[in-house]
Amino acid sequence: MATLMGLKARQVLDSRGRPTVEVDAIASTGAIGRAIVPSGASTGRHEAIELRDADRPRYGGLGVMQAVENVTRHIAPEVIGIDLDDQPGLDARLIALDGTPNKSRLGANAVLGVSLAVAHATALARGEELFVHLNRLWNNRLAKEGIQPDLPTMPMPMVNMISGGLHAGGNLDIQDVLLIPTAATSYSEALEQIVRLYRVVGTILRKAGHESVLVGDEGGYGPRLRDAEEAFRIVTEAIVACGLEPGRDAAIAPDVASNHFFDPARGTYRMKATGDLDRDSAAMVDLIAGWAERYPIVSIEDGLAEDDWEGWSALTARLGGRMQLVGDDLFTTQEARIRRGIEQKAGNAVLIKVNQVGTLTETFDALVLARSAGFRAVVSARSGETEDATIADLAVATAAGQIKIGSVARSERLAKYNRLLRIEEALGPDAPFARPFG
Ligand code: 2PG
Ligand code: MG
Repeated sequence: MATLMGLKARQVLDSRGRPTVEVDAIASTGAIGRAIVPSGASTGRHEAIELRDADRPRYGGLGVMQAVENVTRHIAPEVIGIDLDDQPGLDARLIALDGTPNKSRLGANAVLGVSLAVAHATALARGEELFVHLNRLWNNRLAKEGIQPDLPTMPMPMVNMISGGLHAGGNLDIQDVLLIPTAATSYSEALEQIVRLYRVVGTILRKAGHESVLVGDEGGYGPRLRDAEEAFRIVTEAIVACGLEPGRDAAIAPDVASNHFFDPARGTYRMKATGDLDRDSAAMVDLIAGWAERYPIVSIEDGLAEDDWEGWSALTARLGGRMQLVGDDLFTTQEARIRRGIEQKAGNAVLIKVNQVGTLTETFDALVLARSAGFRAVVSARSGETEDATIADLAVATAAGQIKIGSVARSERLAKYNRLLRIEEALGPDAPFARPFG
């Protein structure tokens, strides 16, 4: 079998013009697999550490040359020669080499770049599409747990329409108002509907006097709105204007990202829309339950802050039976935190971001655990992205069911939507499509 012959790493730029790590993995067959690491803005405290060159002046201290050097100096000598088919063995080595619980020594950006680039090189060396190779790795993993194998399955997209929070200059307290085309019967149909809805949201905003409808980091519109409910109303209006029935054909899925307006000193949630009123966890749950009653909402992400476990349990007791409650900053794709969520009945779905944990194998760990507890999974991009489209293949390969990439604008987003179109074509006219809300 092919082995790993070499690793190259370099600093490239992401969609915000910030440096990030790119890794080339060279197989003994000559195939070169490449991966570029994404980067978040609204990061959770429990995420794996992204190494940045704070002590160097270039790129304002945001450079990743240390992480790049870690790939070539520290990781390469330890992993060159490994059997490319042994991704779990490679990842175990990377984890051991780093030796910290949060990848702070080598940097999750260095480690993830290698883990994903090797997966790409292996697929190329085998002459397979990445999703086919990842699906085999995933099914090997499921077999170990005694779980039936998955067919590669197209995910339901959850798409950003209106951006706020840290992604759009603080125009709106909540971070994203996303839309799910719940009744679509294929991925390509879902995408077509989404593009239509996105255009209509833009038209509604312009008619409402938001003359310059600029987009945020993920391509969602970034207008100055009064509050979250105004955004929900606009998106609902767009659903109706497209001849769809809100709640049946298309539904809303906000990412509240409440961490960034949670004040740890006071232990309260303070939203600008309400004049920084102090809301405790119970009041926040009431607010969210009110939204869920008034708008066609089927999923809510990070309604409460990353360490508000009690609040999360209360929110789940109140709404978990009728909607998806996704933990992003809460779980940070970490097995231990997901396990705690399962035990405390905090949330019922996991956001999966590869760079929150740092290797492909640990991403599988999070997905397997979610699966075995009946938690849903949403594979997600970061607000800082690149042309790398690995997560499209990952979502299909693991039959995760849902994917969150951002909006249908900006090429770092479209790279993934377009990759999914190609995968759908490769799977043929009967491509399985997940319809978790259908
Ligand atoms: C999120 C992500 C993607 P970021 O909060 O879910 O939208 O944002 O990458 O900034 O953490
Ligand atoms: Mg989030």
